[in-house]
Amino acid sequence: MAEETIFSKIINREIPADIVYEDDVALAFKDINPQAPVHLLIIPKKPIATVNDIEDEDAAIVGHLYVVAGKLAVQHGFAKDGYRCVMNCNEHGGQTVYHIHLHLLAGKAMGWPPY
Ligand code: IU
Repeated sequence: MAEETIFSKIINREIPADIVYEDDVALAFKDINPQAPVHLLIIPKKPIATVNDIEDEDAAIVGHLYVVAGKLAVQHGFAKDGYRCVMNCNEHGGQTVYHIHLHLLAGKAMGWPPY
């Protein structure tokens, strides 16, 4: 198991967050520093530090994050227009919180490449 981060505190309700979805495996909440009109973070309840730390046994957990992303896109009305899902890894990826999280960005057309 990875070290606990601020995201574990959000899962445990030790610090507040604007939670939009929860089930046994995952939690989704609004990013405190949104980079798009809609910016949600979808995290596993299991604290996995980085993409490098995802084990075979975690495959269903990580796949579930995308299932949640698709459901949230429908619920929030941006599934048809489209959106971006991204998971940053380590320094060059721009990762700052070492508990994997799927960024779900929506509400405008995204640029590419992302730099
Ligand atoms: P990153 O991919 O690790 O850089 O993303 C971390 C995100 O977590 C970043 O977009 C922050 O704004 C966001 N965040 C948050 O929503 N709430 C917090 O308490 C903290 C970071 I710390």
